[in-house]
Amino acid sequence: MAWDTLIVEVEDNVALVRLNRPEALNALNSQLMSELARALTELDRDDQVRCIVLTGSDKAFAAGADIKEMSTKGFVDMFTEDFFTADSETLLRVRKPIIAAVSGYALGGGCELAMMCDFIICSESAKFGQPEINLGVVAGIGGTQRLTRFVGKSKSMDMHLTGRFMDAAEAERSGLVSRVVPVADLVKEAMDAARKIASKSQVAVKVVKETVNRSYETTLREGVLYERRIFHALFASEDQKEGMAAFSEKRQPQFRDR
Ligand code: CO8
Repeated sequence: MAWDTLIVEVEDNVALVRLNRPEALNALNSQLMSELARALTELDRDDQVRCIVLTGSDKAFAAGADIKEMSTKGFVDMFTEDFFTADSETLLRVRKPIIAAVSGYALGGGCELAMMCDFIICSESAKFGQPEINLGVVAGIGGTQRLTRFVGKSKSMDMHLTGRFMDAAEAERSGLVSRVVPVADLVKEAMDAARKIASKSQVAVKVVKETVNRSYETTLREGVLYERRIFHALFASEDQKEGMAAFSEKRQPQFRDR
């Protein structure tokens, strides 16, 4: 399928989805969000795809929601359209892992989009920020909630209230990103991580994603109980038998996603 605002390629069971509005630093407009939601839904259904990498350009992952598109809207427009809500929430329903590979600006909705992915790998040029305060508004697709959970209240308040940007070193220090790599290596590093995930049992991969995400939705006690029951349940899978037999036989496991 051809997209106007995305470039999608599939290689070695990994989909690389590139946001592609270079004229606007990949600002997220309704068309891009709708195409992204549809593309991710298709990739989630595609048996050839086992992991997804979401990236932008060297200059910008995404510089936020499209300010020019939003600027003339009123409350009733935003409320009636439920601006961005359905499309952004589609991303959260994808069951395959999504890695955000961030270079340059990840601001406002761009930072929020990266945080909706399962983890973030960034390059040394990355700049994260929630500068909506400078526009007289606030984050709208989860920034106040997710950034606070990921980096803590003090840093999150600082970012949202001052609108300052966080560089790659600070993002790694504060746990927002899992690793920082040189700009030129970003996509390769994210694709290598995605290929590694693609080689695992997809039953276990989906379970890991579901269980880690559960930690944001529930108490520690309930989360640990959920993990334990899911751990028990995996002993009904063929891949558990294969993974443990392969270890004992000192060979690589041949997972069948069963
Ligand atoms: N929206 C629209 N156009 C943009 C955006 C944006 N967010 N960001 C950049 N652009 C455009 C610029 O207007 C410019 O276009 P043109 O050449 O036609 O003037 C082009 O991209 C290049 O940008 P700059 O010339 O500004 O490039 P610089 O390198 O000088 O500056 C910056 C880069 C610092 C990133 C600067 O562009 C900037 O500050 N951008 C805006 C950042 C921002 O405020 N983001 C938050 C937006 S609000 C938001 O994301 C809310 C999310 C919640 C929505 C959900 C609703 C429910």
